[in-house]
Amino acid sequence: MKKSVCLSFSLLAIFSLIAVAPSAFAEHGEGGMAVTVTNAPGSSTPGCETTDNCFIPSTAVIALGGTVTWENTDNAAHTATSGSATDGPDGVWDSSLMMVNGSYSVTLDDAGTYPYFCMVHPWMSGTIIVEAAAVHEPEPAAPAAPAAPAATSAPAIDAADYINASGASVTSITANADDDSVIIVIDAEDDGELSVQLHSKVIKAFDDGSYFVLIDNEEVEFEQNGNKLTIPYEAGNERVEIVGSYAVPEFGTIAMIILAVAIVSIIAITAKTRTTLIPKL
Ligand SMILES: [Cu+2]
Repeated sequence: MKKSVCLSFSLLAIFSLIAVAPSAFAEHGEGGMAVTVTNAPGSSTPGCETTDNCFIPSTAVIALGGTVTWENTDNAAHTATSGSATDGPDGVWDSSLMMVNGSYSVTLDDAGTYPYFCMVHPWMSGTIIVEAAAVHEPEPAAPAAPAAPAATSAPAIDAADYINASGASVTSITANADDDSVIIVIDAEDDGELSVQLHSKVIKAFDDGSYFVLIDNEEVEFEQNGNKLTIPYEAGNERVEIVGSYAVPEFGTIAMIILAVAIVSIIAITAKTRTTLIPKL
């Protein structure tokens, strides 16, 4: 039964991940809000254009509203002027002459692809790409994670199905996995003897085959014959706890369903074969 509880939590965890994932993995553009472009050393002499390395990087990407800064790390003056050598400046920006170690920045608020060049050295060209704003459509509502089966608070395994208790008015029989015990609540008007037939499906004895028994939290003497215990009680006693080495945890919802299916199957098979299972009285 522990497995079904684990399964429940695993499913819950998976559903939680699915619910959280869309926001966690929301796409962000690869362009940052700032990028720096440098002038390649020696770019004042033709040659850098053959490998498209006059501006480094020759293509820079920024997010919408981001800023591009050119830093002249070369030993000659350059410009960074939007447009192209063949068509001339297009007027979006013009650094004008940047001396050695000079710099120029421009902030671009419109998405698009901007070619630029150096007016002094027309072979020098580069591209700035301004990404469109990341489209943040409202996330479709994640399917509501199914309510976690109330596994731990489900009614106890119907230990009464496996354990017979007689000799007293029994109110309930429950398995308590936390204490590896079975708790039998009795309504004792008079002294008497509770006869209990334990089932290994619900509770297992200690290694030496023994159990111990508490009545209203006090250990009591009892007789044991295999899995059959005879426990004397006194009027007014309520809670008989039989402690072993292991008790099944309470059934979770899944197990309850499986059990229900099993019971229905048994009923169906019984009806079909007309097997008489009525005990002779
Ligand atoms: Cu130049």
